[in-house]
Amino acid sequence: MYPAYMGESIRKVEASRERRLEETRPRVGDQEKAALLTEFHPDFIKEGMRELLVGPNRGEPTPNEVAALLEGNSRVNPDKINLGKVDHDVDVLVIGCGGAGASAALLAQENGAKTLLVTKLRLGDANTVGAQAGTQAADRSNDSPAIHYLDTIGGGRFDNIPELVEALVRDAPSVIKWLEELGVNWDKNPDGSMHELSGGGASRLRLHSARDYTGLEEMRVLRDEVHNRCIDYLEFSPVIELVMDDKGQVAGAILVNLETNELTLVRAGAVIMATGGAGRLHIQGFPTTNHYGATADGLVLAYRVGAELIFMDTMQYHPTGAAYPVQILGQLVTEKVRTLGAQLVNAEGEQFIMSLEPRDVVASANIRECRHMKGITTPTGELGVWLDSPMIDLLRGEGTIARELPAMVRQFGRYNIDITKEPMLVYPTLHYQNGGIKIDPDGATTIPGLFAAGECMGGVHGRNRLIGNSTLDIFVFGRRAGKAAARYAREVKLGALTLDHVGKWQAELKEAGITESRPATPLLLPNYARQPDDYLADYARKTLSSGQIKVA
Ligand code: MEZ
Repeated sequence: MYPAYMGESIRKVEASRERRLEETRPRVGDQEKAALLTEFHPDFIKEGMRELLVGPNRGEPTPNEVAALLEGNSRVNPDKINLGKVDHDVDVLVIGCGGAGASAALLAQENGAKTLLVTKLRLGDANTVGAQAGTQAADRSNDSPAIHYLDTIGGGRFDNIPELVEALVRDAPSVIKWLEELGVNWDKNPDGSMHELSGGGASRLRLHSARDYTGLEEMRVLRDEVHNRCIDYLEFSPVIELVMDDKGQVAGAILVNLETNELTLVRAGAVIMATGGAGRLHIQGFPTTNHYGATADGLVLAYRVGAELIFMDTMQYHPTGAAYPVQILGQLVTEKVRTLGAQLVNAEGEQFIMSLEPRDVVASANIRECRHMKGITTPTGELGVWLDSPMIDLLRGEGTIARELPAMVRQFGRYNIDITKEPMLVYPTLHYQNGGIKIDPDGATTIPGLFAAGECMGGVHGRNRLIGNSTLDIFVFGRRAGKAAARYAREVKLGALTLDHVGKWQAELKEAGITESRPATPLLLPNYARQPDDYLADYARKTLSSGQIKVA
């Protein structure tokens, strides 16, 4: 239920509905887009970034919160690790078990590799399960991978790595079939054809969905398949350091058992990093859609062995995170709500942006409205604009919201907000890490023996990912990395295991003049108990108090 003081604005939204049914907002032109992004998108807030002081990307701008972790210290003391006692000897080690990790493990095993899957939390605890709207694949007669390619590059501000986009769009139709064969229940039309919708920045209907819990359905099936094929896995066992060999190849990892604190040494012919994103770093103080494990662990581990990163200066702020009620602050309000016809309107009931522009544009427009005093302030001081969901039933017929958005209806219904009749209050929320570990189309990083897939890698989405392209890339590059890693592991000759890179890293920190104590990384879990000496909490506090975020 909304507080009474919001009633006047809600009535303005209702009163403008009939007019807005006929109204189409023009697309934002190139110049207007550039101005909007520069002025309002968080990526362009200079104080939010700093140059990295060490490592292969030294000198490149990176969000403060990520930079602090990338320049962290190891959690292990190499002198205290017995590299002679190997606990697991495998061909392929997969780190992380969301959509990318599970796909990689399945394909590695299918290609003959003895495979071990390790994960910080439980199988499937990943951003994959939070993805709602769908997965893009050009499989209709008026569409093609080439059109999907152009949409993706346009959305990414023309910075995407072309070979990665080509791999993404070419593999997409077969990924949809693969998932269906494994058991995903895609939404279908009465004639059995795929029920496909469009999304921001997409010029065709190509989103394949399972209502508004698509990622959950995809992960359900993959998790079952990992069990069915008896792939070995360890839960609550995050990797805290990669292990190299004396030839400079990645050759395994050290894990910690979160329950017992015991360390485990895995030797592996190849390692696939699939640890997901960084939303739980709450960059620039934003709330997030991400699961609790999204703390940039894969970036940190890969960077410390010298893997190059790409586009670390760009994050995705999903335009519609819940702004009210506070209990669900920052949680995803799926883009499918806009796909189905909901419009974004300000406190005066004015539609201020075409709702299906790419996400960076829509997020910037939402921030602009709030900064220009055209948003609504909540009782806890959050700001938001209206996402007018009742438009959907007016445009597509009564019952559409209940049928297409059951998870959304339930999420808001718990707080007595009926989204079939009342709008939702939304504000951008930290959703996705556009950049990450640099890979080639087979998932190989710049370090031999190390592969990466899923949100921890970067390049395919350029500087702004389109809807449904991450629930695609996790499968495309998970599968590719799994296959390539199995092939690599068959041929590689590992040398003696070593942790020399940790010592070299510490020397580099010292040489760069970083003498203050560094956080032990990877972070593993976000720290919500703000402690006075907490490095990250300090950053968050500083950013919040600088007033960059809540500009009323
Ligand atoms: O691709 C995504 O991020 C996605 C499907 C999110 C959503 O709005 O549902």
